[in-house]
Amino acid sequence: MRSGTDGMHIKEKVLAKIREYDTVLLFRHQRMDGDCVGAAKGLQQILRLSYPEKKVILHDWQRSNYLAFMGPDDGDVPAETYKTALAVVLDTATRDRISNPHWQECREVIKIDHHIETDPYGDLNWVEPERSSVCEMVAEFAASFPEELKLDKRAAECLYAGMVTDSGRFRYPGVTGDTLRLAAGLLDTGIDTETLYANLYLRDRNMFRYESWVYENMRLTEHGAAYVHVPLAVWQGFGLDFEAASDAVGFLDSVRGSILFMALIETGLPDRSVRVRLRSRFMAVDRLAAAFHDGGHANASGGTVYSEAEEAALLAAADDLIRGCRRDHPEWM
Ligand SMILES: [Mn+2]
Repeated sequence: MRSGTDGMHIKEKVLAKIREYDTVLLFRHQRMDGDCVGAAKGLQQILRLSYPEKKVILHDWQRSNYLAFMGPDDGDVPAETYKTALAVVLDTATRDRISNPHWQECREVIKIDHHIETDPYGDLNWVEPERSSVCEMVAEFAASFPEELKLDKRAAECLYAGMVTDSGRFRYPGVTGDTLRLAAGLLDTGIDTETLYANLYLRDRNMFRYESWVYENMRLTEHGAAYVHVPLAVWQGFGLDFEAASDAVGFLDSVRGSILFMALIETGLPDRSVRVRLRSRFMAVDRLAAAFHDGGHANASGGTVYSEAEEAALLAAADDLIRGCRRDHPEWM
C-alpha cells in the first residue's frame, strides 16, 4: 500500500496535514509545564502568522499561575468545531494525560512528543525521545520550512521558555548541538531573556522557607537515593499549590553522593495518592517510574503511590536500582 505521503519525512507529513485543515486545535498535558505550554502557544503563534485564514485554537480549563506570563488560552470551543478539526497534541506521552478530553472528537490527530513512546494515539506520530523538549521540535519544525512557516519574537519567547525549563537551563543530558543551534535561532528574534528569566525563576519568600524545610527533612536510602515526603498540611502550610510543592525534586538534585532523587508529594485526593517526581544523573529511572503507574524520560519521570506499603516498595526499588548502578560504575559521584 502506497499513499502519496510515503517517503516524506514525518515533519513534511505534519506540515501537509496542517495545510489540509481550516481549523487546528492544540492540546497539551495535565499538570502543565513550561514545555507543553510553550510548545502549544509557540506553535499556535507560528500557525496564526503563517496561515491567517485558518482558525488555530488552544482551549484548556486548567490554569497555571507560574506560566500565565505566556498569555491566556482561548475561550470555549463549540462541539461542532472539534468534529472538522485537526488536533495537534504536544508533549503528552499517553492519551489519558491529554488535558482537554475533546481531542478524541477531532477528525485527525497528530502527536508531537519527546517522551518514550508507549501509546501512539495519533494518526501521525512524530516522537523523538532523545529531544530535550517538544519546544525544540517545534523550533526545528519552523526552521525546516522557512518559506512557509513564520516565526516572530512572541512565538520564539514561548518556545525558548519551554526549551529552558525542560532542559534545566540547557543542563540535562538531552541537550545537543542542535538544541543550542535552534535556541540561537530563537534568540535572534530579539527575545527579552531578562524578563523571561524573571518570570521563570524569581520566587516568593515562602518558597525559600519551603526549600529550607525540604533540606531539613530530606532522607537518603542506604545506597544514596535522596528523597523527601511532603505531607499535604506542610505544603499547604507554606501557602503553595501542588505545582509549586512538586518543585521540591529540583532542590534535591545537587546532593553529592546521590544520583537518584525523588519528591513524594501528598495530593490530598480521596484516593490518598502520593505523587512522585523522580530524577537521576547517569542512570535511567523511567522503568522504575513505569512500575509505579507512570513513566516519562530516562532522567526525569513521574509516578504515583497509593499506600504506605507502596511507598516503601518504591524506596526499596530505588535503592536497589542505585546499588546496582554503583556496583557497575564506581566512578559515578
Ligand atoms: Mn516536555
